[in-house]
Amino acid sequence: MKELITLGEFVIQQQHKHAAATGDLSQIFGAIRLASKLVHREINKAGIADITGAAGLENIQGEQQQKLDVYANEKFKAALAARGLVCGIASEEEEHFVEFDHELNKGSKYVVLIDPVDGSSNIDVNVAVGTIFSIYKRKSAADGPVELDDFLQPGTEQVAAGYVIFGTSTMLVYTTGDGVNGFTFDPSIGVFYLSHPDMQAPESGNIYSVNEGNYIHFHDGVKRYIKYCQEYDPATNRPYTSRYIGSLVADFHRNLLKGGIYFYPSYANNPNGKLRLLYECNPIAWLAEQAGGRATDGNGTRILDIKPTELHQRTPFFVGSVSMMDDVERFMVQERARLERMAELA
Ligand code: AHM
Ligand code: MG
Repeated sequence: MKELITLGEFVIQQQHKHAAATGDLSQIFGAIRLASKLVHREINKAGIADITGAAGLENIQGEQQQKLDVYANEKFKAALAARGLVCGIASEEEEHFVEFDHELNKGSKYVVLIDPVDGSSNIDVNVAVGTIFSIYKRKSAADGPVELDDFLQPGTEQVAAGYVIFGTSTMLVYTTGDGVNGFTFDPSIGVFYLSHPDMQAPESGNIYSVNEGNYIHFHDGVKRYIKYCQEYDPATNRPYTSRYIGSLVADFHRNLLKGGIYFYPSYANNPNGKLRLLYECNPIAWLAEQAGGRATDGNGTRILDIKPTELHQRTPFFVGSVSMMDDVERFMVQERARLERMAELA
């Protein structure tokens, strides 16, 4: 008989494995779970309730904010502020971090970084979007105000990270450094059930996910890798198949289950690509590693080792099955070596 266990119960069980368990994480997860259910409800009535469409505001990156972004941002903030364990959040939708300075939040030990609705250009066309979150212990003294440096920690310092995918069903996938587990939401009773215990990224795969519209602007190493993906070689299962939703959570989730690679390299005038280190890359990178995959900037640097210098920092991002990551990095290294040789000859 398949065991029935809810997200709430699972988080508590996991905490009991650790001697120093305080119950803090289960309360923070309570907030994330609650806000996720509210977003699920809004997304599922998007077509009828006039919540889609731009809200008329631009976010800090100059992109049009969608109404659902605003809604989700407010709900996650409100739910996290109400638990008294979190002293502040940083959100992709806000220019500055937000301090929770109510009596309840005084002395709180954690900060949360969140992308409330990632892939938001997909909302209006009924395509999957996601919420991405990560939780850190603050570095500043618990009795003082939360500081920018509390949010600028490398991904190795995450104490929990995960995403909620609002797809054909809603799922929450998370890690606390002890593997990756996935929970599927049953909307009829409002409960997330453990549906994907101990998720493992296949060691290899045959899916590559990249916005090929940017192809001509990519580094030659990336271009060569894309051509490699397209070449015929039955021994290595090529040509691979190209799948790109334009919603990081959905693209990553599919590749995690089936085996694949996602990359958003630097292009044209964007030397750091598009994705945000703190809100998108760090949590996804940690999940990938915890599931047996890898994540780098494509230039040999592990994403989790990058020391952030600003909240909305971007980084080129390569994530996926280990053997595919090895391949793409080999192409990048070869290309760099070729350029160096050419520079020496010049
Ligand atoms: P967003 O946070 O503004 O939604 O942007 C992030 C999204 C990712 O989910 C997705 O992988 C990427 O942007 C798609 O970008 P593009 O349309 O340039 O391919
Ligand atoms: Mg985003």
